[in-house]
Amino acid sequence: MSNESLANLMTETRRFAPPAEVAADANITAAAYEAAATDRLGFWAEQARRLSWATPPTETLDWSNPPFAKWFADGRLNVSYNCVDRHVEAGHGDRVAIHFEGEPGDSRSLTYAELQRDVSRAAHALTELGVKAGDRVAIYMPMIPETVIAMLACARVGAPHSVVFGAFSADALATRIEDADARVVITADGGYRRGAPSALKPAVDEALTRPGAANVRSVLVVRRTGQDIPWTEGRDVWWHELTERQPSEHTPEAFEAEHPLFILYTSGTTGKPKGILHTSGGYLTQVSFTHHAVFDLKPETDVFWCTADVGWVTGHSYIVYGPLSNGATEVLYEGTPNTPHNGRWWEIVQKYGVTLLYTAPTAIRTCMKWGDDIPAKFNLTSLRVLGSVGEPINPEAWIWYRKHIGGDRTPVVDTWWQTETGGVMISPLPGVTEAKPGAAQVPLPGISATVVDDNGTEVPNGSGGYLTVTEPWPSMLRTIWGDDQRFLDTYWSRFEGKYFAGDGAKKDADGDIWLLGRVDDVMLVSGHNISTTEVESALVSHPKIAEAAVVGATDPQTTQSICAFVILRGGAAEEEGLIDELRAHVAKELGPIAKPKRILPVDELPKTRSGKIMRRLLRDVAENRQLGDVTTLTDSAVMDLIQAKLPTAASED
Ligand code: 6R9
Repeated sequence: MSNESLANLMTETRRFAPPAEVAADANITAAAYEAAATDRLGFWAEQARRLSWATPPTETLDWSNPPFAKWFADGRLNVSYNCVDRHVEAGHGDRVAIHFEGEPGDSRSLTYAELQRDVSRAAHALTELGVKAGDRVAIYMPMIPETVIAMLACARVGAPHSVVFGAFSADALATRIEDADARVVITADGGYRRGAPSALKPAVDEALTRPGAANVRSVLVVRRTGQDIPWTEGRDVWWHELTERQPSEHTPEAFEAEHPLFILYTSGTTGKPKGILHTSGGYLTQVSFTHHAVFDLKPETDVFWCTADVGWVTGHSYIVYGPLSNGATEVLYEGTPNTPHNGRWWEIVQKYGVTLLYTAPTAIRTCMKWGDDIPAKFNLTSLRVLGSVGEPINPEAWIWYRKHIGGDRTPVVDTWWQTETGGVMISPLPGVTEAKPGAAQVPLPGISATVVDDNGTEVPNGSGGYLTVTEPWPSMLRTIWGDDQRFLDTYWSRFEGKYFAGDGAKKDADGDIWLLGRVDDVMLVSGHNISTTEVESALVSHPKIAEAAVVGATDPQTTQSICAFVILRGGAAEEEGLIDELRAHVAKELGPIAKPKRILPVDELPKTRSGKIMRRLLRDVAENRQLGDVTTLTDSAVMDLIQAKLPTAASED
């Protein structure tokens, strides 16, 4: 067995200093780290003053009953007021809040004044439907402005929302409606995906036939596609009919800082989905601060675009609450990146002059696969900061992103966080940090995180282990909805007094943090714990490879052996000798211990609906097992294609 928690095999020596013009005018300087280190709670109390409070808090953190935190507990605020009304009151009513781009090419822009009117009407509409503070509302929508309006209307009346990703099945929706005991569902007839209208309402109807969903009394339906949908009189209500007749002014009520803001379900690896609960004041403080700090947002001039779906936490925190609390102008795009052509995203960047872009490694690697010539056709010079989230970004994908999207000018910020953490936790700052491609590097000011070994002891620089958060933070999850025990067991039992949510990481020679993937995916090879991320990054650093997924397969000699699935870059051919070349390349980059035993070129990899690689299924393939649960897979045909390729895959020593 291994005596190291996780091996550190990769060295990356490229460095990128912050551009002088970003550094000179940065929202946050190195002084913030010092201020937060000297007085962490004072630092967060200061950040809370970014918000408008009906009753400003005098308390910062109540940690008397860990791990159940209360932040700013005696303060009162309205989250929707902070995201909308206060910007209008400050004279910015004419500023665009949302540039909406529909997939078919329709577009409209919504100013803060218009957002205020629409959120106010929607809040009255919810009240007319009997929604009261504390009632849960399920939202099952495409990526359209009404989704954001619906979330803000819920926040305005104090009704926690539970947004369910629009491509989830009726079953998944029913389970989530039942767990949260939602009383109202907000949906649409459908939305546009991949060039065609895709229905949503029928899944709601089906979900509501389940006994667990019996308490739902109203379904509010936005008309987006105009397609024919089934209708239940007395239960179903058109959004436009109900909202149009409401007053356009609404007085927001202030709620306690710990009032629940939303529940968001994460699937977890086993068992029923976990309803992650976030509350109001601490959450909004951290998402507002991190959006300001990590993207260096200048609300008067920047155009921000987060490409995530609003159904994921990234959409909650960096489409809705972070940007809007900061009075930002942002883009909301309904569709897929390749509809009607592979350059659609870059066309949108050009059209709106996007300055700050936030996306996921999976999208970046897909663009690498499609080829450099596609972004090269568009004017991307407006961009000034690029962000990444969702998975470790391989150094080569980071470099590609900076070079082909950022014109070799822009800082790239690799932001590590989770549904559970609510907001960004570990990330470089664009005007401060000398960036290392592929590393999230440093906990943000006010965040305490480190890497520990099996015993919970901090590892020395140059070693790997488990990523833990060692002090409470404002946007931390408060519990798992209805299941405090599961909250304790899942996050707080592995290491005494520390939060742990499953990621492996290492500290490099400078003490900077590199994320190494989920610890469940770590491979044990001849006594070494090897991270999937490092082997994948080594493969992606080969000029012919765009994307790689690596798993450990049971092996009689070495406990596990490394099995890699790779996608070739645009233009690269699967030539004779490529597999041997790749194996030699990994051995050179990481050492012979990390050399994959098998490498299989594939066209697609299995991904969750939020774009994360599902290594579990590849492990089933590598071990010739029946596939496990495939319900969270975006496209189940992918697995058939991979299995069809298998017999030719072996490349034994
Ligand atoms: C925001 C989000 C959380 C998991 C997390 C980790 C992975 C996210 C990452 C990253 C390496 C990054 N992850 N950002 N890994 N570097 N910058 O993605 O939330 O969907 O809950 O996923 O995603 O494994 O634990 P969520």
